[in-house]
Amino acid sequence: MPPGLRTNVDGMPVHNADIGAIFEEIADLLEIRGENPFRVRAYRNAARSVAELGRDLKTLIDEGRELPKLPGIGTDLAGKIREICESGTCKLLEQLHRQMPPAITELLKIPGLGPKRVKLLHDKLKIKTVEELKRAAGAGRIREIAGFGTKTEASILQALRERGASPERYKLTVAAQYAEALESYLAKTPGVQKVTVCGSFRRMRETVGDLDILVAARKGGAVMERFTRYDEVKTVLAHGETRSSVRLKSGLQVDLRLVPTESYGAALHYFTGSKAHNIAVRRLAQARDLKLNEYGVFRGKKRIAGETEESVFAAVKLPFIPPELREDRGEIEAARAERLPRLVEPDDLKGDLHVHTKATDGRHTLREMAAGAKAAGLSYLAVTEHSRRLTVARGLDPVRLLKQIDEIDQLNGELKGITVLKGIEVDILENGSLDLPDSVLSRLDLVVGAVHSAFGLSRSKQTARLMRAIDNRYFTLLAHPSARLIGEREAIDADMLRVTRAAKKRGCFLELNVQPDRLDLTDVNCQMAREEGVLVAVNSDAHSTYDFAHLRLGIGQARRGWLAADDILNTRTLARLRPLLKRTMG
Ligand code: DGT
Ligand code: CA
Ligand code: CA
Repeated sequence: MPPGLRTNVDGMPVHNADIGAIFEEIADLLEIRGENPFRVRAYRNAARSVAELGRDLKTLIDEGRELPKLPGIGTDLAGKIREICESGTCKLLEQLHRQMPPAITELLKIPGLGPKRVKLLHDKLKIKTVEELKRAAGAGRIREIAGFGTKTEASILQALRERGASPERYKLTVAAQYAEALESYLAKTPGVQKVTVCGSFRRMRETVGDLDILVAARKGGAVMERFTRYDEVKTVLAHGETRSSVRLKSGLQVDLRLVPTESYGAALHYFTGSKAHNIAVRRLAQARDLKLNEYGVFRGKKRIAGETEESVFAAVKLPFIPPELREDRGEIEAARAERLPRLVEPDDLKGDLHVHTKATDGRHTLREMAAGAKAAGLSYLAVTEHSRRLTVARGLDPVRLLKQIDEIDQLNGELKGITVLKGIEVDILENGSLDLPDSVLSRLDLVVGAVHSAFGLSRSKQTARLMRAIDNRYFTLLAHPSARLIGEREAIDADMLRVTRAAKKRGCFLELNVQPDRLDLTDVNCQMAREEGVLVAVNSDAHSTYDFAHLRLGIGQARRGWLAADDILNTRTLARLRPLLKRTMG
């Protein structure tokens, strides 16, 4: 179980992601009704800041504590959070449902259909569901609405056909909220000896398709009963003695498998996957005349291993391979050659090199962020505000940056057990130059460069842009290198191998940004950085003290990228870090 969010599950579980989903739905419905865009945006922003928050809000409320200061959440929305935690729903949403059927928000997910068009479809053709849309489009009735036409109708039909081709996936942080609650619920069931959430969740993939939970118990009946009666279950898809499947109200599917204790290790290995890894390991077994399945490793009819995962690996002459590596990306060969890295652990991190404060778009003051980092077990943090070009974030110009440098000097004189480094998250402009002059950058301990614009440049232009930025003598590390947002924005098109090699040559570093919707570098690019000998900085990009919590799940991505503690820049003590920040070449 990755360390993440804990939820109280004895009452009705309300996870942060559930609150986020309600706000998102309110935003959708308000938008379809054509309400004030500011009000719509307020709900959308709230949805985002709540859904992926690193502190469980229901627990805070149950404990009678104040709600934390959250981006975009004033007293009205705080009241709604309280209402949702206490009742599981929200009056405003119910009121909106009476005026608009809930299924109508599904229409917004179809490419090409925005709120205005959904409203038109509803008003003109009474379309409220995807099914009704399909029928109307098939019958050629959509083209008759002013502003739609035959071309739009055809593209709607096309989008409907493609729908379902790529089913929804859940971000790891969101999946963790449901997984951990369900895991502790099942662990409390009489007769249950062990519970593990397996599948892509245990491998800590950045997104999860469904949850695969494994239980060790003698008898399945009572366990399956309790599983299918879980408060959050919406539909029971299958209900058997050893396997059941449900869909939760959030839409997430959960598969439960039950095995006897003596098979637990083999089943763990099987259900953790990946499928490609399993197939490769099974091939090793076959080469030794062994049979490997979820019940054990067998020679003929005799079970020779299977109670622990270690015993399964040992039967095919492999050392234990950590779940995060099980993707058939060379882990089996490396394990055979005893070349597996000793993967980084959350506690290996000593500092954080990418943090914002209230001076720009953060929520907390410099002092609060320093205290938050210290509470998260870190001994240094770099304050790296946005630069002036990023006006939406009130980016710093040289005057404000120099003022912050003075504040940091003063604060460092007072702080104990934590040091604040001076940095900037400087915009990499379209031509690869940096948004602040060298004379200012030279005053800083480190310069974090980031792309926040011109995402669509051609591969050659984008690559040249990054190379020029890295070439700046004050450049230290490239933040969220692909600039993708999971499920929202594709990665920029750049030759990451060339960029990585340029970083190596110039003594620069690449970031693994652990914001739940970024997780950028990707796992394969972390692996590439390691192979090229470029250190990776695992950074929170914290905009509030709660964001330090993301470091623990984000470490999963580093582990998937084969990174050992030594491959990571900020596992160094401050004394060992400082010389690395000084560029060796001018
Ligand atoms: P997901 O749910 O799409 O994020 O990815 P997984 O890896 O959790 O995949 P899932 O839920 O379909 O199956 C869970 C595990 O079960 C998978 O990682 C490996 C194992 N598994 C599933 N189907 C097969 C199969 O056909 N052959 C083998 N060897 N293993 C399988
Ligand atoms: Ca799965
Ligand atoms: Ca599954």
